[in-house]
Amino acid sequence: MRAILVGITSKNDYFDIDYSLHELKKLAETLDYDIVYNVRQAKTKPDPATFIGKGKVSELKDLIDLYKADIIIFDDALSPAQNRNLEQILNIKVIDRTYLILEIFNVRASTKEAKYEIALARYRYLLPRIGLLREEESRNGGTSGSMSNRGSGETQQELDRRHLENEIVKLESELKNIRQQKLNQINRRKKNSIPIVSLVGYTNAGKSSTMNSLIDLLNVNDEKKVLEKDCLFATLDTYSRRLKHNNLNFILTDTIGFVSKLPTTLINSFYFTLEEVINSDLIVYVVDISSEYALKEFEITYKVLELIGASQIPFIVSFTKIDKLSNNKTLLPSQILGFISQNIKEDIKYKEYSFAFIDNKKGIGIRELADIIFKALSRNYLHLHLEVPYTDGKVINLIEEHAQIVAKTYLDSFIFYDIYTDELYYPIYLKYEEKNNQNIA
Ligand SMILES: Nc1nc2c(ncn2[C@@H]2O[C@H](COP(=O)(O)OP(=O)(O)OP(=O)(O)O)[C@@H](O)[C@H]2O)c(=O)[nH]1
Ligand SMILES: [Mg+2]
Repeated sequence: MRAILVGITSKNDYFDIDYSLHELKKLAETLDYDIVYNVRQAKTKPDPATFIGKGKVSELKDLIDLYKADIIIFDDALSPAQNRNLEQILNIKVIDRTYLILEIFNVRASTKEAKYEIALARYRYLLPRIGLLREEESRNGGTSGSMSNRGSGETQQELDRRHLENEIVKLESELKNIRQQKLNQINRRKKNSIPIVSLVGYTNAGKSSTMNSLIDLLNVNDEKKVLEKDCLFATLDTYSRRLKHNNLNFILTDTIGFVSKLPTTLINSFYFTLEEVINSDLIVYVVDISSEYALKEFEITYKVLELIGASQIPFIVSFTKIDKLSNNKTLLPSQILGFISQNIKEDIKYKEYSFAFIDNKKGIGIRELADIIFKALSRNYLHLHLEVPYTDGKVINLIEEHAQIVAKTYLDSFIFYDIYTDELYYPIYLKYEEKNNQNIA
């Protein structure tokens, strides 16, 4: 399929539109579209009827003939009316960034939750566009099975609408159950004092590869590896694995990647899979240091975390693909520090930021990354040696339920505990600390 991309920009914003169209091209190529031309228009406000201005529409019509295009892809979200008008005037399929991402997700979704999320997001997107859907189907010369049972007196559009509405209700309730299970799981981990560490970053940055490198190094229970692949949105769900470093157990979570201009429909629904991220004790920003747009990609990731309410969580930065690094990129860490000092709130600013530099192909820097993760977690998860008398049953229960027990010895008048605990409980444990060995971690 030959595609023409269309982006608009306010006048002084040419870098942004170039970046945005570059990203849109990568997204479109994921679905095997062949990009034959980019159309840019400087415009402060989109046209309510056709998004781009009248002149640009007729220019586009000529370009479609000239380049024998099969589809037009808009960089921004079109309203259903704009979408319809453009298709009528241009007599060609017109889609927007939201639809494109929905299609990619649709192809990639593999878990039950991801499939439900994507179906729900698509139905919500299609509902106000039912007319378009129908035109699309008649153009393709058929109707989809689930929508073809024509009832008496009802128009096909009404039937389609009702069908979508029913599906949406069903999916919403299925997802509610899945989410509740997930929340219970997160709460259980919290209760057991197992910290959660999430890998986040731009799509294709190397999150899943980093996860696998850490699984190789720190695996306790033969945890399964996750899928790593050279394409956008290889990972569409969250995957959690239990790892252990210096006797501290933690959950490592791999997540969906980010892109700029994420459609709000997707953030609202699909990105609920990021629940684990919101509940993390530590975030690891994974940044492909060899990417031409690495700083921009870091900023995009930060903005999404801000949107979902996770930008206050302590973080470290892990630079991947150092093996592909050319010399002129070594400025990146200091540029990122610059961004941090300008944007990130005082209360999570540390005196010192931790960076790791890794090569997942050769396994370089992975141990250092694990050490940095451990060090960051140690700020909130204290390593303590306690001597608790048998008479203090309540405290013993608390430890057994809420701490990670590294070692336990029954002695004459007390139980000796070697534990990791959330600092939350420290005031209670304080008076049991082993007399001559305080602050071991
Ligand atoms: N050369 C090199 N390639 C890497 C490195 N880390 C990851 N890759 C490659 O980068 C591509 C993407 O890696 P993934 O780990 O799947 O990336 P991701 O961030 O999980 O991507 P999404 O799930 O799509 O968001 C794969 O082809 C990896 O083999 C690295 O350190 N060096
Ligand atoms: Mg991945």
